[in-house]
Amino acid sequence: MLCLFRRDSSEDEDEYVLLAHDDSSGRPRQRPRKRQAPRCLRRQHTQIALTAMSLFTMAVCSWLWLFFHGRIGIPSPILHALAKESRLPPLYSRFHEYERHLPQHSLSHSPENQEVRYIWMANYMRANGWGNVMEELLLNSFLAYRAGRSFVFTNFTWNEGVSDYSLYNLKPIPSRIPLTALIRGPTVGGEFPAGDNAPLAVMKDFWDQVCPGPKVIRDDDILSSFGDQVPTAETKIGKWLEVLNRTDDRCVEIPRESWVIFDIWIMQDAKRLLDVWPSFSQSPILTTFAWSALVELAFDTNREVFSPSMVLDPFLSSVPVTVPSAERYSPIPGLLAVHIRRGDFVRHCKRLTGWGASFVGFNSFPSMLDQLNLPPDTIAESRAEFYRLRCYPEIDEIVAKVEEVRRTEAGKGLENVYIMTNAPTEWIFDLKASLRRAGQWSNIASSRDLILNQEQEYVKQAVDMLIGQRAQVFVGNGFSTMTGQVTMLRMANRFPPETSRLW
Ligand SMILES: Nc1nc2c(ncn2[C@@H]2O[C@H](COP(=O)(O)OP(=O)(O)OP(=O)(O)O)[C@@H](O)[C@H]2O)c(=O)[nH]1
Ligand SMILES: *[C@@H]1O[C@H](CO)[C@@H](O)[C@H](O)[C@H]1NC(C)=O
Ligand SMILES: *[C@@H]1O[C@H](CO)[C@@H](O)[C@H](O)[C@H]1NC(C)=O
Repeated sequence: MLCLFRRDSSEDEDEYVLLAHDDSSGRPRQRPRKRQAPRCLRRQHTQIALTAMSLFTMAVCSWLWLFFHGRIGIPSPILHALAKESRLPPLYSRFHEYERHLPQHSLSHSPENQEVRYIWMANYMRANGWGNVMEELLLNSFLAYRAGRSFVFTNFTWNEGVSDYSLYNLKPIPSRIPLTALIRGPTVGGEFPAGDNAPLAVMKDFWDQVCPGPKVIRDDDILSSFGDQVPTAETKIGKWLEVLNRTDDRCVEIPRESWVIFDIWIMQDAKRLLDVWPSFSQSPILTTFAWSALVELAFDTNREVFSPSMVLDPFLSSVPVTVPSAERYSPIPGLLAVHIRRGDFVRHCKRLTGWGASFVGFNSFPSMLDQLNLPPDTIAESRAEFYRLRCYPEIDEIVAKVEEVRRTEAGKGLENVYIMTNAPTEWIFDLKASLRRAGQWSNIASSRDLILNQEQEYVKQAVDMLIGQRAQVFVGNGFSTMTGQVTMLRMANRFPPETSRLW
């Protein structure tokens, strides 16, 4: 349209001539002259056209980016088509209902209820994988616990303010999943151990009812009070406790736009994260942490798939939820779980060299055997290879590490392999074949072999984490927070550090 307009509006001949190189002579060659608009007008038109075009391109590109990264809800025509074919994911409404009916949500005006104080961290992480989200969630809930405030929990949120479904890798996923579909325990409203009078966590909808006009505190102010000092997880908690202790308000909100309390700089740096470990690991947040009944049921029903013939081991589903985490999630003898991160890690792993990245905090316990010690004088090329080997190991390298681990004391008696991965099935097939060629294994299974129901399908990363958490030996990816959470749970439950390895 703009082009037509431009041609039609022109009358004038002009001295502006487009020049191009003549291939044969190398000299500038004149293009045939065109009838064009007066110069000033033409410039304006060109500018408008260019601006419009770039705006349009930007809009289309952003939309496509958002679309392919699953940040936009599914447009309704596609929704209808998917619904017709019954290809929409479940919405976990029974978990939402369960949360609504937690006893602490009955607004009985009992005197104790009136005294409960709350903290709602509206700046919680969205649009991230479960590994990152879970890490922040548990630390936030730990801070609330230390402050003696009821933790306000909400959904595992991929997208909000859009339809119930989003697209991820061109497949529909639920935009939000109630946290109780993933975990149980005090973080999501479960009881604290007997004798601990900490107030029970409540859901966001309840907070909305009881806490209109809360006191707002931003992490930015806590952060600035550190001055030049580099804050750690524990020192940040300390400052927050000071501030909260001076706050009489029943309701405290950390607003959405606030800086994050446990930010990526803390999460990625063991020196800044792990000073919280002595108290965090002993707190009910971890000692009574449990996976949801849905996740545990997937573990139970797939037991013969990943670790055949554990005949005497009781099903998790039959163990009361009051049984402490360490006892509930005891080691599975003979099982080796390996986490092989693919997908977006193709790109992510290449960026690590440039960043000079270290293993994430929960993969850098000093007692672990595989530390990231890049010799300081490493040349650029070997540096890239150093990172690739640990972040994106190929099949022969994986097999070599597995065989090495098997020869260690901790690896005695390993006979089944479980491959936790988001890799394509064909690749897993090749990996399985190579593992079999290199060693005698009774059984090799992967994430793709699990048999899952509709609800389990969208929380299956948690099922994998539970398997990894209980394996006799676990080998993970030091740069993955998902591995980090598995390592964290193993360490909390006192698995020997030499049983948690990294590529
Ligand atoms: N089932 C399963 N899914 C995986 C596995 N590894 C990665 N994924 C999926 O890929 C997602 C990665 O999402 P990200 O947003 O990158 O982050 P994350 O879960 O925090 O973990 P990392 O990226 O590893 O730090 C996970 O949440 C899983 O959904 C795996 O071993 N098993
Ligand atoms: C959580 O998700 C459920 C189901 O999608 C929704 O009804 C509810 O409003 C969400 N809660 C919040 C606080 O966004
Ligand atoms: C602050 O700490 C003191 C001493 O530990 C305690 O007695 C007091 O109740 C606390 N105040 C609040 C508001 O938490």
